[in-house]
Amino acid sequence: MRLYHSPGSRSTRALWTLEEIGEPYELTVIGKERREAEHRQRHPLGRVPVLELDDGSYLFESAAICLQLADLYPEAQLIPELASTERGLVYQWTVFSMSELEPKFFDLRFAERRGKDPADAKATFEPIALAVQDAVTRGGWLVGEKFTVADVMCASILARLAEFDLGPDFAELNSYVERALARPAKLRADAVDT
Ligand SMILES: N[C@@H](CCC(=O)N[C@@H](CS)C(=O)NCC(=O)O)C(=O)O
Repeated sequence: MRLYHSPGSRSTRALWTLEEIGEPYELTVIGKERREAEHRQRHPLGRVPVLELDDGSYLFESAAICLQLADLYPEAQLIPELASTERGLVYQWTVFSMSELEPKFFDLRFAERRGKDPADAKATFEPIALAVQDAVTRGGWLVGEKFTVADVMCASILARLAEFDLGPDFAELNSYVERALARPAKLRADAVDT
């Protein structure tokens, strides 16, 4: 198994999932050469992350990679049983992370660069943030008391949340992100995320 990775990018999510699993993997750090023909054979848009599986096949899209890794290594318990209600919730929050959370949080993070009014970006982000907060308030993690790949996705996206003063109404959300980022597997991922 090999992860094509760029430091501090969305491929950190895959790195974190690999560290949660604890099986050996190879890392290929890739920079601007992402755009070149060789890497485009792995990812048609020349992006990271790309996971090369042991059968030589390639997988792209961070959420797909994290879900597939969780399925390949069930002993890591990053995803509940197939067809269970909890499994459905992992799909729900993983898709939510990409379709709702990431675009709106990145609009807030990069408001100026994207020519958006920070106050508008904040107002659009808040209901999405509250939805995550409401879910984690019940059991500590998005799908109850067990940490799953959905938490890897959402907490990775929200890693810079503390830089934004959302006020006391979001204290639980901040503490969820802090708790996730303090996991030993995340700290190991950070140590190799260079
Ligand atoms: N939706 C994709 C987005 C992948 C993506 O945009 N990756 C960025 C790094 S964060 C990239 O490789 N950018 C390089 C480029 O577009 O040249 C995913 O989550 O994997």
